[in-house]
Amino acid sequence: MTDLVTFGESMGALTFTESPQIGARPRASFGGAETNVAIGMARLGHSTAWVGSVGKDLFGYMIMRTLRGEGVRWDHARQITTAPTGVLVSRHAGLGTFAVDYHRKFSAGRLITADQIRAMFDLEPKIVHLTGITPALGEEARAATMLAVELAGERGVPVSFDVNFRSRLWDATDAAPVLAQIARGAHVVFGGTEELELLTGESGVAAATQRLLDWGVAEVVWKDSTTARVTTPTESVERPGRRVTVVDTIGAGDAFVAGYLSGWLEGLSFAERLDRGHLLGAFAVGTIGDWEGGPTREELTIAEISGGEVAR
Ligand code: KDG
Repeated sequence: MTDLVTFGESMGALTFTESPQIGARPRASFGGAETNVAIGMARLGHSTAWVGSVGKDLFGYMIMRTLRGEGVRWDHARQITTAPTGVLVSRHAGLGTFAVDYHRKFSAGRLITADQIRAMFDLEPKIVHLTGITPALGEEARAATMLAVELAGERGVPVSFDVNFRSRLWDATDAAPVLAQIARGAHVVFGGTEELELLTGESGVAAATQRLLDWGVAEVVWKDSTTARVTTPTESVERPGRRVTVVDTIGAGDAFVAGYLSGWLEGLSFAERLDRGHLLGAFAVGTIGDWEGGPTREELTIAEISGGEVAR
């Protein structure tokens, strides 16, 4: 069995820490909400796999090599020659603020296929994790997402759904019914206030959460920058986040999800899952890059015990 299988788009990332100009040196890496979660959990010792497509190009090789190096299985991912790996260019303006340009309209990432989705169930996932970014990438990716939810339902595999609404990729009117359909098939839904309101059509977190529970979602995880709350049909638990110096907020939500799901797989209580989510989020915001700051199991243990210093 595989603890977590996820699919989506992974993109090359070029990050400037100064205004781009001739001679400015960006930092090269890659990002993608789903690979961020897969790496975050793999570092904690969970078996994870990512399914998707990248180009046969320099960023594609970087992503493939890194995922393998991080121990994320790649069985049903592919490198294709018909489209390039997407690229995300960002400029950090300090204190966690940034500007982002996507170059992904014709990317390999949106060409994930139904066959890849069917094959990913061969890995016998304990959890299938997906985000609301994938269905926004185009027809093929949307169909693949819906197929994943359907097959997970048929096989009794719990679906973890991080709403991740991206207004640059589609507008709210198009997104709402698609995100709602995914949520109806999910065991756990992660989202902020506006995201939960968008997909349920309700006003306010309480009403949106109740609507999701009515749809059969077992765990609704609402979060903002300072706190997170999980609500089930029988209980509601809230835990505050950690106070840390913010360097780069990108990837924090994914790190939170990785921590929460890791805790779920280990049978932790809701409060402990939220705490682990916050802790991984704190590691993520303290470092530049989407996933690079994620702790190993040893670092996590030290941080959980001491709440403090971690040798790297
Ligand atoms: O959560 C981080 C992601 O937003 C980032 O890696 C890029 O996947 C991305 C997206 O599509 O916005």
